[in-house]
Amino acid sequence: MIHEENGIFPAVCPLDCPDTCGLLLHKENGKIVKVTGNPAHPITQGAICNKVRNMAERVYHPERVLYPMRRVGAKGEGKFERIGWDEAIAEIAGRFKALIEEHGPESILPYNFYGNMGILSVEGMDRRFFNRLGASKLQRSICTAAGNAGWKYTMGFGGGVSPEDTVKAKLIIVWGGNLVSTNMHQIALIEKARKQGAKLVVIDVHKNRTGQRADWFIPLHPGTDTALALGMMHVLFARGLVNEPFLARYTVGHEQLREHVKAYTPERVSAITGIPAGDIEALAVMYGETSPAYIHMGNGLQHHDNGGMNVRAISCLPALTGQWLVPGGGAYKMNSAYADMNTDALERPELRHDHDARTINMNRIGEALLTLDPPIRAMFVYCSNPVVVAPDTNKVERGFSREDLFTVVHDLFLTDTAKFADIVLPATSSFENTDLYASYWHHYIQIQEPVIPARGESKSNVEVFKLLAAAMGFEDEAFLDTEEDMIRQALQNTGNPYMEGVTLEGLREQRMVKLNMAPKEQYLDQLQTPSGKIELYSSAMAEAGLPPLPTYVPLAEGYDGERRPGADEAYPLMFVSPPNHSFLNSTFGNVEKLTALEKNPLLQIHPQDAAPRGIEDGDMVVVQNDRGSYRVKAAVTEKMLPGTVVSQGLWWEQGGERRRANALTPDRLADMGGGAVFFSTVVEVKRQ
Ligand SMILES: Nc1nc2c(c(=O)[nH]1)N[C@H]1C(S)=C(S)[C@@H](COP(=O)(O)OP(=O)(O)OC[C@H]3O[C@@H](n4cnc5c(=O)[nH]c(N)nc54)[C@H](O)[C@@H]3O)O[C@H]1N2
Ligand SMILES: Nc1nc2c(c(=O)[nH]1)N[C@H]1C(S)=C(S)[C@@H](COP(=O)(O)OP(=O)(O)OC[C@H]3O[C@@H](n4cnc5c(=O)[nH]c(N)nc54)[C@H](O)[C@@H]3O)O[C@H]1N2
Ligand code: SF4
Ligand SMILES: [Mo]
Repeated sequence: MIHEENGIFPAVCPLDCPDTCGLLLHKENGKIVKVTGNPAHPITQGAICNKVRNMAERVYHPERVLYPMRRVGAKGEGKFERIGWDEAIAEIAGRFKALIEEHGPESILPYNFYGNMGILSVEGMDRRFFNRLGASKLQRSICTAAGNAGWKYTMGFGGGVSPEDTVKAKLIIVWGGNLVSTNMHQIALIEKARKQGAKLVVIDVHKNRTGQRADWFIPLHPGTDTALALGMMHVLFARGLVNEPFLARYTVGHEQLREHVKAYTPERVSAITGIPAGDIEALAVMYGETSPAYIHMGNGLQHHDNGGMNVRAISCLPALTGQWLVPGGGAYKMNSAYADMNTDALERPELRHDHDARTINMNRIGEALLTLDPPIRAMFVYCSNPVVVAPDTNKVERGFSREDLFTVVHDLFLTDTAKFADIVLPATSSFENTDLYASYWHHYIQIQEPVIPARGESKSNVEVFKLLAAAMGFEDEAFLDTEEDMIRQALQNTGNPYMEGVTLEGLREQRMVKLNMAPKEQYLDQLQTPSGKIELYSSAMAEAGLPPLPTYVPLAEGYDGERRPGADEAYPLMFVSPPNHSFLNSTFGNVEKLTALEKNPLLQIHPQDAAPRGIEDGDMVVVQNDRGSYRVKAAVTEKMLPGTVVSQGLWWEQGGERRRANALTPDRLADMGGGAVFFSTVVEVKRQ
């Protein structure tokens, strides 16, 4: 493929998006001129989003970093000079060796996330390298950590309903997710279900694109979802809408839960959530009486102080009604566990000598850089843009500005983070690499093989970590493995029956191979909770110091309907900053066709909050709290309940102006999993 000048070649979308679409790359004269969907993919079926239709603009972007560079200006200024790879690798290895000698390997920290979801890129050679190095470990908790923990306490296994089954549902509740933007093929399946009579209910803190399509949109105050779930459980028990035989056979703790939810009357829950009591009652009855009923949880509701509990509480609902027994019924939070591979073979933990090396939570990177003792003295950042995406970004910037910190950034672009690097290394795009892709939603594994040669002097993550390993003098065989070796290792001895039958040969032949879903027949009999049942009462949570029954815990920073701010409160509004439609986190924030669609960051504000502040639609406003501030344009709208403002998108610095929502967000950790709490933030808004 790589050597053919013209033709249409299969590919995989590498982005951190549940759909993991099959793509077709159209080449003319050796260049990709068009990106379309691959109709052969059974789930994504040839449809792709507008972002990735514009992927060629990103691959051939004039600002792509094409050779290694060394910083010549101040940190953050963005001034660099070109250097050679030999020099770059020698300098990094030299600095790392000196640091290890003087301060030990834990003075070095990798920082990465899933800018490219390729397993070899972010869970392969990189992990081997940092294991062998003995670097500080990174807890990768910025995305789904809190919710995954909440789900696992209840259900054990990290998988739920299969996308294919959701078309059978008659009621679909999208809870804290904006699927029109973030999971478009689930929307396609929902639309099919609607044609067959299904109703779509969306529960969110603002009427997002998905809410605008709903048969019923239910707005609530941020961080109050647990209260709503408890109110629904109250009604389900009170009205006898629970499935008693299911509760008896498949759950533990239903008797305690039955007593516990008596206190969460619709009236009390209404006061907390802002949802009328009659609506809570009606929603619960609709949920109890409609079958199949499917709940699709998004990420929004778990980016809160109580985010783990929100998912925990909602995931109890299908157990009350026994919906797990009905095809198309049940719930989804993530499906990643179906595709679990042989991570030990990929990451080679045995290469690490010191298994007790410290772990640093990525959500606290600013704090870690500024306060840890012994300090982090070097960072290697790849597949992430922490200066924009991590919470409390002013603190993160102060950390990255430290003169004594040696920072390497491997990326395709000079991101806001890369501007702080001492050495920038050019990364290939995923279309230039071999890699393996799984989805955290559907059940197809896919392979990518290079369609175009590496642009400029760019190198893949696998190549970079091999070069660094050689320069460090690491002689372990693990660093000699090819991409093909690593794919075989990932697919062998997985201990995961769903992976049975997925092979490199099959992938090469078909490009996409479905997991073996036969074991799902025993889903309810093989739950990996301590009791082997759905844990409505969780003793593991009690042991972890968490309420063992679903319990509403108000946000540490924020207001519910019962605790509205008083007159003297400095920051009376809640600030929610979810991703936007045309970017993928901060990726595409420099692609003009897409920034043109998003125009500028907006702050959506309710007329009741805008009027007393003298704010009119289109005014420039300053959003601020003790952590920071930024300027945005106001959009006065009734899409939220009064008291909440919403700003979408993770924007790049432009014309020297930083328009970062994360200047305002806290770096506290959620109740579970060390998760991020982006949306548990209070602010004040002023007209400029
Ligand atoms: N177009 C596009 N697609 C993407 C991304 C992107 O940036 N752009 N990012 C990708 C990534 S990494 C992820 S993790 C997913 C995220 O995608 P989703 O799972 O859809 O989650 P979010 O977009 O973070 O938030 C969804 C909604 O949660 C709402 N929300 C906030 N707080 C609460 C609350 O307390 N309760 C409730 N009920 N709702 C609340 C927000 O208003 C928002 O509408 O999308 C992926 N896909
Ligand atoms: N306020 C607020 N903040 C948020 C969120 C939110 O909803 N609101 N969402 C959070 C969530 S859910 C997530 S997942 C994070 C995501 O945050 P990140 O994981 O940092 O995602 P991106 O901003 O897309 O940055 C990915 C970077 O990886 C680079 N990259 C791509 N492919 C490769 C490759 O092959 N090799 C190398 N070396 N680099 C590559 C890209 O060019 C890009 O600069 O953001 C979080 N931050
Ligand atoms: S970003 Fe998501 S929807 Fe768009 S092409 Fe990639 S996987 Fe598909
Ligand atoms: Mo994410």
